[in-house]
Amino acid sequence: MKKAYLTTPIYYSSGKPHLGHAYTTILADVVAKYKKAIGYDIFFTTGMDEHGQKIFDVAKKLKKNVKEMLDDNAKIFQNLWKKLGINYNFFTRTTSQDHKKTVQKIFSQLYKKKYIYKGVWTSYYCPNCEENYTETQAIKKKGKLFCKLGHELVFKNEPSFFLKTSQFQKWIEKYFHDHNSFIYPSFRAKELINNFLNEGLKDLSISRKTLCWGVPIKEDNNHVIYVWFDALLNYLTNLGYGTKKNQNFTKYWNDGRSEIIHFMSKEISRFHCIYWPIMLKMLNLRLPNKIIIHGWIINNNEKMSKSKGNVIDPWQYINRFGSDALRYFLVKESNFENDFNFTDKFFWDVYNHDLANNYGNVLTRIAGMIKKYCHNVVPSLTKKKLDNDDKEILIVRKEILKKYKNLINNYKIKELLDEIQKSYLLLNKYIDETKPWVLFKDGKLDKLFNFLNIIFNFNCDLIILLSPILQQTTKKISQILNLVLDFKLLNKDHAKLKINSCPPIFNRK
Ligand code: ME8
Repeated sequence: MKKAYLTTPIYYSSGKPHLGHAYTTILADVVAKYKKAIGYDIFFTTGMDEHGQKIFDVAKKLKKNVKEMLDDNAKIFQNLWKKLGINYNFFTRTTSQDHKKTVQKIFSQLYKKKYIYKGVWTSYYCPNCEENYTETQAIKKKGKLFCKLGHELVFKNEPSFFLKTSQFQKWIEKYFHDHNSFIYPSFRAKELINNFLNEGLKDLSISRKTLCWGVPIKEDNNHVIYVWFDALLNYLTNLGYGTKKNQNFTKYWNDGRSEIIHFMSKEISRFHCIYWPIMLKMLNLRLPNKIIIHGWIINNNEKMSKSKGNVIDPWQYINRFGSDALRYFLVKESNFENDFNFTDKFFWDVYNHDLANNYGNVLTRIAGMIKKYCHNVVPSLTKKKLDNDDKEILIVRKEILKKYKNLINNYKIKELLDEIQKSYLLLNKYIDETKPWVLFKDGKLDKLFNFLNIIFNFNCDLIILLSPILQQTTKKISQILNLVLDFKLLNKDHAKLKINSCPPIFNRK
């Protein structure tokens, strides 16, 4: 059986989840569900990044006990994932004892191997993104330095432990060069080379002396581990790496046949594509197969983020349109090349056009006709009497069935949705042009039953193909149609199936 380990970033526990977090988590969940549907054994993780300066500062500002704030926020994220139908196998919390112990163990291991040494950290630092900048990488405005997201940088000069990342510059460049499909889309690799590798990779400071909210370093308890070193290791600790309960690590990481895929947006690609592979190389572990990087959701021309205060609450859309509508919208608009601008109108349009007018409408029309003309029983096909328009529909059905696995295997879910959408437009046209109500009136029952059989079967395939995205709705539809939502049942003839009456599925808004 094929298997895969899929991960989202672990989100900072400094506030509530917003649409950006929902975007990555839904994309990863949808890919996980599609892969499962075509036969993969999946391990899927998400969770919380609970250490670092920012978390500590927010708790202080809110006058909250840090641990209590983290517990509250973890619950808020988990509630959202539950509502959105996100099925993770493991939920990371980096303050858990298991995670912290393994992080300390790995730190000691790399220290012994001399990949970690003590020095002095002089750098421009963004406390918001928890990221180092050199003067050339920083953005200069009115004599001050800012990170690429516009937060002011602070100058740091303190003792620190360093990871010898500079030693691996040539190796990582060669890795990018030799593994074209490691970073998706591949142009992001060029960006990373231009922005971070060309000017020379520096050793990475991986401890903080002035902070208490982190994993303590055993080798010197005046220091805690830098949040990114700690956070990246979640991808191993989720699987029990470094403990006795490491079966999942053996199965989903160590076994070269397992596909390892990380999802995220572009601002954290530097950590995942440069530092993370180097850390794995130091640990003599295999690298992920793919790092999938999408663009940002933009709101009013700026990246939507907590620090900008322009975030959109996913609940606003879930409450008005339902979880499935939000899942659908974010997958349909997913963009790996560019950022995408979110507007309320855009959401309404997609909902009304795709979900209400196409998917919902075609289904209620078909079910209504089967009720009216066939007493709710799907008629059989009379092969001899097929006309060209019927044959054309069968060809389109075959084509999508030929394509879908390839699209899923290449993470082209948006393209799969485009194919589905095209099919629905065609089915609507097929109904309008065939005019089944006239066929019935004229007594042309052979033609009418062929048409109903063909359109019902095709629609069942489309419902099955949509089920990893429109989970709750397709479940409801499956009960109405007595249809099993299983990809093995694609291309089936459902003749003689007894269906129930179908109420409107997506109400126009
Ligand atoms: O960076 N558009 O956590 P974070 C699209 N803890 N996606 C967005 C987005 C936007 N406007 N805003 C956030 C961290 N995201 C670290 C990660 S991983 C070992 C540690 C999504 O809470 C996107 O996936 O800032 C982005 O990479 C992630 O949230 C950053 O979440």
